[in-house]
Amino acid sequence: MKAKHRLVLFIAFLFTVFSLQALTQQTGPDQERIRRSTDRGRPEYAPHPETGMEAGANSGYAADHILVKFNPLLTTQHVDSIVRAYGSRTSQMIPVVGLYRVGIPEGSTVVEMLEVWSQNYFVEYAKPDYIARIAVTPNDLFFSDQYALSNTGQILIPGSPGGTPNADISAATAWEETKGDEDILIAVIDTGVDLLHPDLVNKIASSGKDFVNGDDDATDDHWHGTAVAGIAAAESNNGIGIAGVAWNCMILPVKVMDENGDGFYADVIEGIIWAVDNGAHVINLSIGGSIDDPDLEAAVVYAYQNGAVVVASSGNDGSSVSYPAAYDGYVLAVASTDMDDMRPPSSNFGPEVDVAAPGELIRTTYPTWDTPAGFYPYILASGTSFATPHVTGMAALIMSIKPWMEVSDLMKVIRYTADDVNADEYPGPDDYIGYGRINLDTALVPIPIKK
Ligand SMILES: [Ca+2]
Ligand SMILES: [Ca+2]
Ligand SMILES: [Ca+2]
Ligand SMILES: [Ca+2]
Repeated sequence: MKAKHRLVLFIAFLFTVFSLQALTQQTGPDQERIRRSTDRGRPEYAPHPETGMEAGANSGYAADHILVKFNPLLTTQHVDSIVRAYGSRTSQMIPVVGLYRVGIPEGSTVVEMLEVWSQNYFVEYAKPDYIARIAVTPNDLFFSDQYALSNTGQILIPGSPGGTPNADISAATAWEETKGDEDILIAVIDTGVDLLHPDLVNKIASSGKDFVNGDDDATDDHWHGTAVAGIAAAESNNGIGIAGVAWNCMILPVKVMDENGDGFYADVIEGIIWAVDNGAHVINLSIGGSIDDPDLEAAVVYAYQNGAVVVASSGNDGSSVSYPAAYDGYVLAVASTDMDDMRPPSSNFGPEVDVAAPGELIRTTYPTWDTPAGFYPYILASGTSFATPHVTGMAALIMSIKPWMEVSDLMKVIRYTADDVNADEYPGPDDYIGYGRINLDTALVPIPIKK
């Protein structure tokens, strides 16, 4: 019998930390965000005074005015005369909170005016008028751990430093645009999925297909596929566990890897073809092998030609991109970044890498059957395997609102809207993170045309 190639699964047991039951429940991020007022025209943006970040994301503030809180004993007339003395104009007070919008005189900056106003005897405080975007904050218990979706610099492991705010895929604002369509099907071709997991049970389209054991029950007897599925499409805003990238899209579990995380190429090939034939719109392959196989390539070409987006992990051995991620024109090859938008050295590299996504210390679902009593069935997992389903979820969201889009165009949208987060060292597309770390907000939220 001809020897079959064994796939090496890049599951990266770099970190696998159980969620302690004692995890503190934090309030959701972005508490300060407010609805952007739409009746005042598009505001001018300025860099954030503390981070220096350009506005347009969630970080800027109005450049033409500041907000000033005066001593409440002052009358409106007093306020107006003080404001005029500074060469400014003021608009009416915002009731209840008693804030005034105070204009920035010609030739002055917000930072200068904040300094001047803060020193005024009659002023309690002066602050920038921050720009808010409509953002969706799901109520899932561990959403506060999900820096990949919304990075506020949160601390994941007590005693470890937090990450860099906004080193995330900007999911919260993108969700206002779409939370995904339940008709969009995500095939997770992996070790199977825990079909009974409380954060997945309502998101699983069917019990799937098991090519390892030859049955119609793709239950996960490892854990890797369950972790991957949760990142892409866990049930979201249900108060428990995590939020998935694609809230409403459904999961099609396909088991091709065994309980040790190994699988045959033939099963992977069959799994891809089965997923396409069973309606998968997006195919997640957080698996890879070092051997180039024309039939594996033919399987991803089949997916591509039948309108399914194939997303695959580049691998975690710090070397060249593994297969099938390396089938360049047909697959989105995904590298990993961390909570500071830095690529870990283990993330494989080469010209085939298309984009990166957060893959280090990702809070996600873990099989219930392997969770000890007194623990939540969630882990922190690391590696390109867990970067990949962020891109998969993104592809499903794009397909939800643009179902007519060609696969090749959808792949371009994902590439071209990425943030070139290593531009200081490697400007433009590079072998390490491709076009950059994906950005759902840029890809999904329409941008008005400036006059
Ligand atoms: Ca089975
Ligand atoms: Ca959830
Ligand atoms: Ca590629
Ligand atoms: Ca770059």
